Amino acid sequence: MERLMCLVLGDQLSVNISSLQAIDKSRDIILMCEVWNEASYVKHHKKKICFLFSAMRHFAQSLVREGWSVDYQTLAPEKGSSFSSAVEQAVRRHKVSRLVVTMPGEYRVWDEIRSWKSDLGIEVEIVEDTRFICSLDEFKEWAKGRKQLRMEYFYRTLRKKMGVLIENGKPTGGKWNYDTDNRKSPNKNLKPPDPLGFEPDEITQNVIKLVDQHFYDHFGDLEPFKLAVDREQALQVLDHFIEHRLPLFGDYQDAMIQGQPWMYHSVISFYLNAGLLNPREVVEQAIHAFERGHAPLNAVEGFVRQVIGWREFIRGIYWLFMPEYKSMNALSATRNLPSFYWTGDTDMNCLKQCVQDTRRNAYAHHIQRLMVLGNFALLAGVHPDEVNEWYLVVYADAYEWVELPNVTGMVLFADGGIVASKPYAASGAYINKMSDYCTDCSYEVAEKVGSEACPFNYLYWDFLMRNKEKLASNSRLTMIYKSLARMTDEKQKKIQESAASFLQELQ
Ligand code: FAD
Ligand code: DLZ
Ligand code: SF4
Repeated sequence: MERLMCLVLGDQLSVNISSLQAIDKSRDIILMCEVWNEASYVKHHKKKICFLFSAMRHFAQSLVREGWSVDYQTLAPEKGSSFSSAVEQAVRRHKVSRLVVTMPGEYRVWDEIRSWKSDLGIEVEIVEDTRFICSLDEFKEWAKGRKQLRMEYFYRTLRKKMGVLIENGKPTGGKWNYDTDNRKSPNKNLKPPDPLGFEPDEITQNVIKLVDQHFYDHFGDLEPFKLAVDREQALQVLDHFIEHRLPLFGDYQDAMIQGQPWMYHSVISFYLNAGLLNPREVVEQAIHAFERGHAPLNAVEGFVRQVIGWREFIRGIYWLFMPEYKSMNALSATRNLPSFYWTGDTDMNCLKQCVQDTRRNAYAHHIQRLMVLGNFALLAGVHPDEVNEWYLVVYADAYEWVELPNVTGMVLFADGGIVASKPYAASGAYINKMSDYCTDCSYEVAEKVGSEACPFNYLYWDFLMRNKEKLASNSRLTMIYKSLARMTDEKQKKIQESAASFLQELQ
């Protein structure tokens, strides 16, 4: 039979990836390529590029060790390159006319790959990405005929299908969701251990030099670089989380402490999304920790919900609504992204801390992304394109399939309620309850209006007033709009004035 080429993308670093199952080790060739366009079409965080290139190089090496023929193209910035040009050259080099690839995570790349049959004259077989628990067809089937797509119901379906935390057909412990136990405020006695880190080996050191040389003007700190770059290390990170942070994951899931960027989160999204870890094994380990009495139900259920609930739901939404999803702007937001998202140069301590964590680590945990950085962009009315680009650039776990629905849907409500039943808008009181940021802030969280007041306070009400026509009919916002109606005209005017003057200065 004719020789095949298998393209393995940078976020498909699993030996069990479906494309590798479709080819023959003794005959076929694997192509992996560091691609200039891919690394520079947005200016990804330096750590993100470093992580991915190092993980790709380690993965290629492990494939060669296992007897595969691998054509690995290292970055050639002077030539420039795209997936298309790299494949075109490789097709000529290896004289192949058929290519197999696992379904890419992003619509943009899928579109490019689909053009190769006509543009490059090769047969292309795109096989399903079986790393996800819910296939795209299954998600479409689940979504069919539903008035609303809610993660909670999707999650229950998946739990039943997998038999995860299910006893005699019922949820373990009697409830599907233990979120009410998972909102503890932080306290100063909490000392969450850092995630496991690794000293860069020779491969990573070379990549660090490469990134330093070619991507020096990208956002973020390249060093210290401690991320796992192969499967063995990623498994150690997972084990370490299960042993040391999972037990308190639930209790402090929404808490934020200055100087504690990881809290009790798993910090495995880099590895899950790149293929170094598989969601099924991650869930199995968490369940095992519950069964051996190491971690309580609220922690394990909360964690499992993130992995098989949110992660799979978000991916399903992406593919169900793309490409239209990318241009949604239901609240007609127009503002430019404030420059402090890049510099951290703001007097609002919560935002400063979250930007600084992001710059250092290419990571911020969910509540920082949602309730601080995202909340501000929502309240200030920043255009979805600007917010999406920022999130895609700055986090090492960011790929459009997961970043876009989180930003356009969960944070900005720009999809008009496909992902979230109401906007996640909050005033300073929420941030003060869930963090210690306000104690070190130049603004006063208890003040509602005026130059000393916490901007989140007046921006929150101003947002509700600005979007009244679009939001007041949302049943989940009835109480809030009733409170607004009870506010005197004078108070409303003061809020609007404070917001206008703050936003004017921001520009
Ligand atoms: P944990 O809190 O320990 O959760 C465990 C795992 O659950 C994560 O590793 C992740 O795989 C999954 N998960 C949890 N929440 C979500 C979610 N909302 N969507 C999808 N998966 C979820 N996650 C990404 O992987 N890539 C992104 O680009 C991304 N962008 C985001 C942007 C915004 C505005 C928001 C609000 C969330 C975003 N998330 C993204 C989701 C979530 O914040 C990260 O997955 C999480 O912070 C990663 O850290 P962790 O591994 O410590 O997660
Ligand atoms: C994110 C990324 C970057 C920065 N660079 C590469 C690369 O050079 N080569 C590659 O194969 N993949 C890269 N990736 C990951 C791709 O963007 C990802 O595979 C697609 O977006 C599909 O999800
Ligand atoms: Fe953020 Fe307001 Fe608290 Fe300052 S006072 S840290 S701006 S929530």
